[in-house]
Amino acid sequence: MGTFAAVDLGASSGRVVVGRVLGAAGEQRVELHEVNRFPNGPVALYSGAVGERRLHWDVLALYRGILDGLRAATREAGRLDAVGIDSWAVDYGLLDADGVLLGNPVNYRDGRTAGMSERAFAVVPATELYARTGLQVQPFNTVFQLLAEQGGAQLDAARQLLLIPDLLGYWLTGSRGAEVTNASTTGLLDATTRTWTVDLAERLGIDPGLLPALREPGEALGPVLPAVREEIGHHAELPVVAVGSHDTASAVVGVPAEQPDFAYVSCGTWSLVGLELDRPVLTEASRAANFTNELGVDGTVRYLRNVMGLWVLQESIRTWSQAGLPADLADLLAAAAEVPALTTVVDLNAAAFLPPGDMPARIAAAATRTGQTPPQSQAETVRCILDSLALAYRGAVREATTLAGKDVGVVHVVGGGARNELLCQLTADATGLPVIAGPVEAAALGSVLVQARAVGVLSGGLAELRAVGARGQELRRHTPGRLVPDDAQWVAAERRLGLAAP
Ligand code: ADP
Ligand code: LRH
Repeated sequence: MGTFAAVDLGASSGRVVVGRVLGAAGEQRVELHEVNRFPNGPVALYSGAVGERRLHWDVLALYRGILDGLRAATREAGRLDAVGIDSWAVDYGLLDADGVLLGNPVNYRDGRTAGMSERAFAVVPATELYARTGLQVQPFNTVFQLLAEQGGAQLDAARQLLLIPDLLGYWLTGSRGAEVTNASTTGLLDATTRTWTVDLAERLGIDPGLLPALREPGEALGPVLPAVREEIGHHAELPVVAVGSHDTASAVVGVPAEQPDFAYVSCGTWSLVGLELDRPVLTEASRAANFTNELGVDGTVRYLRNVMGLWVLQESIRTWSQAGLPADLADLLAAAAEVPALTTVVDLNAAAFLPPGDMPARIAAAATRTGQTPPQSQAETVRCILDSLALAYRGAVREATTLAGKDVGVVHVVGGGARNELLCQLTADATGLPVIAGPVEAAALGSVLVQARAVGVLSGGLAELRAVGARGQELRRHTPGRLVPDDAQWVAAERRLGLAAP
């Protein structure tokens, strides 16, 4: 009925996935097939200041990966009905007056934003910023990155800012804009009106002229440029459609929820834990808990907390591999399953875990600081990460439901982490709720669903799209209470970290 290409760029890898919408009306389902996957990650580059390096993304390698993927998709499908792009949030490229990219985008884990939130709050109080934007405070919010760039040659020369998926879409189509779900992570978008906070930008000394016109998911960017079509071997016209271009927004569309009372963990490099709401929660309690109101597809709000996620495990594996230690994920997870639960837990949301580096050493230091015995082996370190993630999910789900006044009956775990059975079971135990694990490629699925609706292959609201999405997927159910049945153990673990049990 329709064939689509979803470009999904995660912080660890990018992929191009072909999505086919199959079946008769009322029985439609989506079949996904990955046609290209390419690595992604921080690249440290000398910055021009002696002794200083900056973390960047290799944006042209990503663009090449996309073209290779679209070529493979075209070869496989013959003809595509549309393309959609999503990526991680907050990061951007700056264009000069000719529309040329001024520099390689900086990676959000770069340390140049230290002290920038405080600088912003001295001009616009944190309470006022939250009341308007509803955005969590993270050092890497676009607004803080821009403050760090002030006075620099590149920002001086810049005439427009394009977030990563918008930049890549611009290179495919020549059309510029800012898709709203990702724009909601900048700190410069009003969470209620879904428009730029031009006045706040001005007060912060940020030129609002940098911010392109907004578009909602489902709107067309335009056709792929003829020269690009030639490069990928696609002979017919090929529209690029704005999807939830923030990867988490697309992943939430891909959650196979049957009822509205669900929580989700979008579980990849980050774990994004929260709820889908109709309107933002802009209360002082919500701000104090650092919950974010990022925008979703169809006027929704993604009310969630960022948990540091499987990044900590990925970096541990990288550290071990560089030291010549065993580093196979499946073996490490099997060994971790043999370690007693909740022996050591750490607060993974501590700032120390944000930059790349030696996570096992940072975990050991965090354990010592909280009066616990540091993990003694690789298996114990992995178990500590998984137990600590589940503990953080428990806190986030409980706080989200309290702060938003919405009860949930199920937790959906989507993304690469849905493959981690131990983590999914621990999540069920920690939250006391059934967990439905899958799909792994939820962001690609969400992108395909929104594209298919935009070109008229599907219709309806999010519930109808989710019903189509769920039909084709392999899902696994975890009942709570199998590994850590006693809730008191979770409460005790929270107390060890000084976290109030919500
Ligand atoms: P991102 O979109 O942020 O790049 P993904 O959604 O691809 O991330 O998730 C990557 C994570 O998924 C990895 O860090 C890894 O922990 C987990 N993962 C991937 N494959 C498996 C697997 N076979 N078993 C367990 N975990 C897995
Ligand atoms: C996940 C993600 C998350 C953001 C972070 C920067 O990939 O988009 O939602 O907070 O990257």
